[in-house]
Amino acid sequence: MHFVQVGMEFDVLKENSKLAHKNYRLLKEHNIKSVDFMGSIGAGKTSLIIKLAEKLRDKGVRVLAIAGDVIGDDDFARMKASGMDVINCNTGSECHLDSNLITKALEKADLENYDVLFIENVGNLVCPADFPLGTDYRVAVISTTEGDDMVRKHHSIFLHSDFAVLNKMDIADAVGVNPEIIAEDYKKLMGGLKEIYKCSVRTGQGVDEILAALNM
Ligand SMILES: Nc1nc2c(ncn2[C@@H]2O[C@H](COP(=O)(O)OP(=O)(O)OP(=O)(O)O)[C@@H](O)[C@H]2O)c(=O)[nH]1
Ligand SMILES: [Mg+2]
Repeated sequence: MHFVQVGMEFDVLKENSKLAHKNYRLLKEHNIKSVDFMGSIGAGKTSLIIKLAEKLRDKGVRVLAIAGDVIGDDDFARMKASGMDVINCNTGSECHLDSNLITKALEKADLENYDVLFIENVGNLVCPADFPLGTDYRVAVISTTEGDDMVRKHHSIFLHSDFAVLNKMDIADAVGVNPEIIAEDYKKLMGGLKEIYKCSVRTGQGVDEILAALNM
């Protein structure tokens, strides 16, 4: 029984990987740079995407977003209200987006009209890690309000992303969290090879550095 389950899991991951390559090729054919924003519930993924999209719009860069959530259209509505082009993508009951959902979402867009695709994954520090979507970058977003132990507790999401964002620096003191502990844990886990960007979407701290890390 155990082997059957392992085999099934392997097939699912293999299929996801095949479709991720297909998504990647499609996006490259249209010269679109793409980012998968993973991270904890409420860390500020939607807020960060909206802020980055505003800055890109000012530079004349055309952004499309896919708002991933289990149910509902709250994030979709917020992005839309900010003036973004956005596609809602519900997983139904799954705790992560997968490549097939992204393939279907992309079929709804005229990709000729965009330079950048931002995908907001489902808020979760575990499941999204195993399901690459075919993006150029994967970013893990956490915030000070989750405590100082997120990196120690969730290695996989950080190992599977290109860099991390520590958001809500503006309230780190108020919630009694020392950001240096998180930064030090991250440095240890990554052997100093990847960066964690301290940021506050609210005050704007660190947002330009994130854009630069994405080569945008
Ligand atoms: N103080 C402070 N609050 C922030 C910051 N960024 C986001 N928030 C707030 O945090 C809450 C959650 O932000 P969202 O952007 O919805 O977080 P999310 O990661 O998209 O959440 P889910 O999609 O539900 O997982 C909102 O009330 C935001 O206004 C920040 O830098 N500082
Ligand atoms: Mg969100």
